[in-house]
Amino acid sequence: MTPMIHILNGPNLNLLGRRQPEIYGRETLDDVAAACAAIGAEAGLETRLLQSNWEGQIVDWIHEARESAAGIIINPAALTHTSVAVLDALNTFEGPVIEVHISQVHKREAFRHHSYVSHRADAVMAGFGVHGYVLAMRHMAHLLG
Ligand code: DHK
Repeated sequence: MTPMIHILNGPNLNLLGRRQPEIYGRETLDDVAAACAAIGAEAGLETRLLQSNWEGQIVDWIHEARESAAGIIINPAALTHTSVAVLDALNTFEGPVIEVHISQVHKREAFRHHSYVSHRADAVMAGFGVHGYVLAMRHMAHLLG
């Protein structure tokens, strides 16, 4: 069976491409899904990109990933800085976890400098724009290869 990578996205990322483009760029989540699927096709990985504005939905998808995913790429968005629940869910997942931030969070407000998710993530990308998802996919392929 082809290994599956879940690419999970938190609050407000449904507006990617239209929301503060000077920070997050003009590419959409559909563009990200297509770019990740293309890397997956090269690397022999299936991808499933999901987005929710609801913390509990992200937790449920992480639980689903326990059954169906070999790895998780996650941009928790604002939940990065607030959610012990997302961290606890990720701690139940046994495969590699890569945390992605489109913006360079350490150059921004102090409240964005701390990440609960980084306590679990095996790698962290920040400031690469949406290209960070592509780089995360390549690293995931390397980890699972
Ligand atoms: C996205 C968000 O929505 C913010 O809440 C985070 C992250 C940064 C990003 O850079 O992708 O602070």
